[in-house]
Amino acid sequence: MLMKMKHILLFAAIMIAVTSHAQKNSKPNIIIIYTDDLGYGDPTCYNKSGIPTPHIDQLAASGIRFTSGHATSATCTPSRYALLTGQYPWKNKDAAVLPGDAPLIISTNQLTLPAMLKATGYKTGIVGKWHLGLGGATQKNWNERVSPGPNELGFDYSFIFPATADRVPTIFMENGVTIGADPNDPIAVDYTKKIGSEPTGKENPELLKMKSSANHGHDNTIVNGIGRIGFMTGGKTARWTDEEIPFTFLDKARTFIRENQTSPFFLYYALTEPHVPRMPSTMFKGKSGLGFRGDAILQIDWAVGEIIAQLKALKLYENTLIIFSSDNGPVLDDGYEDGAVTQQNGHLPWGKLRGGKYSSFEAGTRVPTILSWPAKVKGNQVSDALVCQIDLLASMASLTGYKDATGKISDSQNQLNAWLGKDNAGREYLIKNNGNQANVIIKGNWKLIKANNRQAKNLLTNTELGNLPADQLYNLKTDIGERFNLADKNPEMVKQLNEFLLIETGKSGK
Ligand code: NG6
Ligand code: CA
Repeated sequence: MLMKMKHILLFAAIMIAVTSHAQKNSKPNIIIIYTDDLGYGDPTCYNKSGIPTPHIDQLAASGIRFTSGHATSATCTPSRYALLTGQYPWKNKDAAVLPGDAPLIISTNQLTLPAMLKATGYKTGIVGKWHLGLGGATQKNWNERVSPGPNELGFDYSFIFPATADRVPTIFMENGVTIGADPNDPIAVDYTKKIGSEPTGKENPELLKMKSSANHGHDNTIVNGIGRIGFMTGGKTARWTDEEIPFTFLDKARTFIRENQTSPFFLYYALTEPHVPRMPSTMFKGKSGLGFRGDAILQIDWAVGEIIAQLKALKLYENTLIIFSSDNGPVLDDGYEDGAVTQQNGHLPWGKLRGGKYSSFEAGTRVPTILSWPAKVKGNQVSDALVCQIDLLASMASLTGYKDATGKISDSQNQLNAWLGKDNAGREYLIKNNGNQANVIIKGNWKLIKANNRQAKNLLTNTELGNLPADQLYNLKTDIGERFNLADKNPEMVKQLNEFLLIETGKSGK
């Protein structure tokens, strides 16, 4: 009997040793689930009266929910630029919302998150929205392979759409090649003038299944009953159906995970929801009671759940580090009459924050930010550390043992301890931008928005932009909603932050 016990104990000890050895030596898989325009107050784990998001909440429960997680910018292209390059987007004058035919704005000489991870042994893939330009400066031929693009920046595999869901070309590209392209029906795109004879939202509004909002300009070529920004001809067999996009992206993401399950992999899963045009699949249409925007968020949550389920089925969940976040804050009317405004029904996508997408107020850039890595990070944590997506490059470099011999990790800070919940401070300061101007600094509890003469409100989207002709100072600890401008009461802090911002931006040659 005693002998038997001894054997069991010995066996158990060996098993523990083997497992911990395996875990120690195997790098985690890394998945970034990046949503498009999801607000700080959208998921339930951030806002009790938010939209039901059980799977996103489950991620938070299995890891850390950050209350001060930031994108660098209040729009897509600059935030994605910072996420992938670790560089402040205001240093690159092209890092602003791009048209669908823009050239690639990341240089193939720049270090990128996927290139760094690839160098440390990861298989790297992107599935979803790109919006960082494709190809060189000359006119692209969408009917041939377009490069450089994600594959030239460190992604082994790419399945993307080029820009935004509301911009042409409305096509998918796999490793640079348009899916379903037909040589007899070549694709052409123009952002300056109408090309071809296809109906546009402006000329044939009766053909639209969802009306464009007045004056937003989503009234060029109609694809799938929806007016887009920009003109497109050809490629009839290559065009997407909006309702199917989530299934297509999920399928590609799952295939990438399945095919790379034996090596550490990095997947950048860049969902298009809840960006306009919100055209949820039948499964979710009308389900939220908050219009298509709410339905699109249910759709995100479903996709997150599908990924979690797959990881669990493949026994990869424990050792997969998942980061869930958004590229910028929320907006209701961003171009279409989709019920977001008329069926808001009291839901506050920005939660307690002020502003929204496009704004220098917090709702523009403070976004849901969750990290889950069950093997190493205990669940149900809430962290107030100041973290920013720009730091994922240096932090993941530290995690995976990448040695930066090139000195190319510049603005990205190694904040791994904050990301893993070991330190509750995070960054000492963070500079954010609006347009090409680095006009916001957060340092400790303080936030400065620099004086500027731009419009105070985006009248199309009804968003307070945070612009004033005088400097604004807020104490984010006591006034997260940025209601009390303390600039007059605390001129010394305004001066200090201005000087600090000047030094920091001067350092980088701006
Ligand atoms: C804006 C579009 C908006 C959206 C945004 C990009 C107008 C009036 N509005 O210019 O609909 O497409 O660009 O959003 O054109 S982002 O999340 O990709 O930055
Ligand atoms: Ca966005």
